[in-house]
Amino acid sequence: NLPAPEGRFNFAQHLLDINQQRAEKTAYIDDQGTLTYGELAARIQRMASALVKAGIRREERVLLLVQDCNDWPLAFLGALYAGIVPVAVNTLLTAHDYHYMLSDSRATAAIVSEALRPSLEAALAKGDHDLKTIFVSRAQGELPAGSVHLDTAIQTAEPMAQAANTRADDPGFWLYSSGSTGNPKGTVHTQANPYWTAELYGKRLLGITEQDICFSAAKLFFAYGLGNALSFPLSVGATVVLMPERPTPDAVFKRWIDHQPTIFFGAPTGFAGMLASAKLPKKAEVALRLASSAGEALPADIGERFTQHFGVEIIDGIGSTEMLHIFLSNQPGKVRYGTTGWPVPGYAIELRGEDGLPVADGETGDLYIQGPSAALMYWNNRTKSRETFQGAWTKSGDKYVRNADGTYTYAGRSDDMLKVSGIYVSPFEVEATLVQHPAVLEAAVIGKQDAEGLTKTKAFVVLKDGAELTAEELKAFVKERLAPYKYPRFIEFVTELPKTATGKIQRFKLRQKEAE
Ligand code: 3SK
Repeated sequence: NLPAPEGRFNFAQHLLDINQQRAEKTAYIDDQGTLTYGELAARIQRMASALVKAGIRREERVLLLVQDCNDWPLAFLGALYAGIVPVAVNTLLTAHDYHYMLSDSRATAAIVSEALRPSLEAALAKGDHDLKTIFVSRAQGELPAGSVHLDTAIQTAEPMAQAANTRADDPGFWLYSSGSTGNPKGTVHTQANPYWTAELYGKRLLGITEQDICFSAAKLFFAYGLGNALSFPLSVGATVVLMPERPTPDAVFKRWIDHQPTIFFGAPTGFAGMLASAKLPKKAEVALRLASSAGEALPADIGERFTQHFGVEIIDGIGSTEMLHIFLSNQPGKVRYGTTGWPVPGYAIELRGEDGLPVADGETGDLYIQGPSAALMYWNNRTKSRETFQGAWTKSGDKYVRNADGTYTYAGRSDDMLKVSGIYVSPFEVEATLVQHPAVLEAAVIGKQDAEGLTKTKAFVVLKDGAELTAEELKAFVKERLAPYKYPRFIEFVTELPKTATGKIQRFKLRQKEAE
């Protein structure tokens, strides 16, 4: 019974309308200052003009490679306002990844943090892709030809008075989703999809209000972070704290103390690290009223210890890049630790067996979701689009069991993907990098549960005859070639890998061995 945005709808304009009366209120706080709702609105309208002035046309893509800071939301929403499609990408990737994303998306411009400009330039140097303009966020001094200071571009552009005449179902923005094999997939979301996640999960389920100060450990380029630190808070006029660095316990505690957020959005590995830290703040030092967790299943013990310490529930849920945010979740005041709770009202969930039919309670099935925030497709990839977006249903790739009380318990992935600290890692990509080392003959990567019940990557490596190599040398080799978070945390050198008669590596045997 929610009013569905139909026909003409522009998500950026929608947020400006909601917050028109809050011009003086702080929307964003980062390490360099604050941005009021009034300033945010003005910069969104100028950003939109700056993009048009640079020759970017409606529906063209713009790569958004920016660390979390106040420029991120204005760049993202400025593009949406102009009907230009921001492609928000992971800031932790390599030039090789950005080269792929530039040519896959055919982005005609980029908005990049000064610290990430070298990676973008290295991607462009690989050839075959030109950008009309590169807008550089937070740069000092002169920039090379073709690059402009984002701030100057915004200040010198006239505000665009009217948002582009976009429709609810128009492509609004993309996020890249990784798979166990192949390249990341450009996941195309509509202008209306963030509206739905904000209404169904942000407002109704979490109950975020104008009084809240939101702080997300997950960055804005993740679908999880985009809801937590943009769509949800801006849909109610709340305040957001942004942080550019890695969410280490110390970095998070500093923001808890300095800015007193009321809602914290994290992932299980982060909560475990904080609870283990000697610097964990006392309950009286923080203003938290609620915490949300996603990325991987939250072990019950972590939730219980957090609640015991802070008197605050962790609302554990699962979402996906394809559904844009959380569709299955515990609820404030109704938490069953060790489970992912119930379907978020507005979404339907089905667990299906190998025959495609619904499974009974207590049996494991593949998770399918139906809801209004599903992506339109994967760009330029009909096969994978058809596998995932099946009519009204979206296949998540996760396995679940429904319990008698209607809660759902996580039962693993349907493919080989691993989720480490809430981020997908393909074992095949790590193996392919390990075998590039001249001393490595072959390698197999699996997920290994640590003492907290959280998944870490473990590589089994066979060295070439007579070769010598340490685990630390091999980890350093991988870190140089892949996004650093993908390196295997554990390496075991073995003399052979278990294989089928046809030579396929039997990862399940390695998993069994680890579990013993
Ligand atoms: O990892 C999750 O559970 C998640 C949650 C919200 C949005 C996106 C994702 C992948």
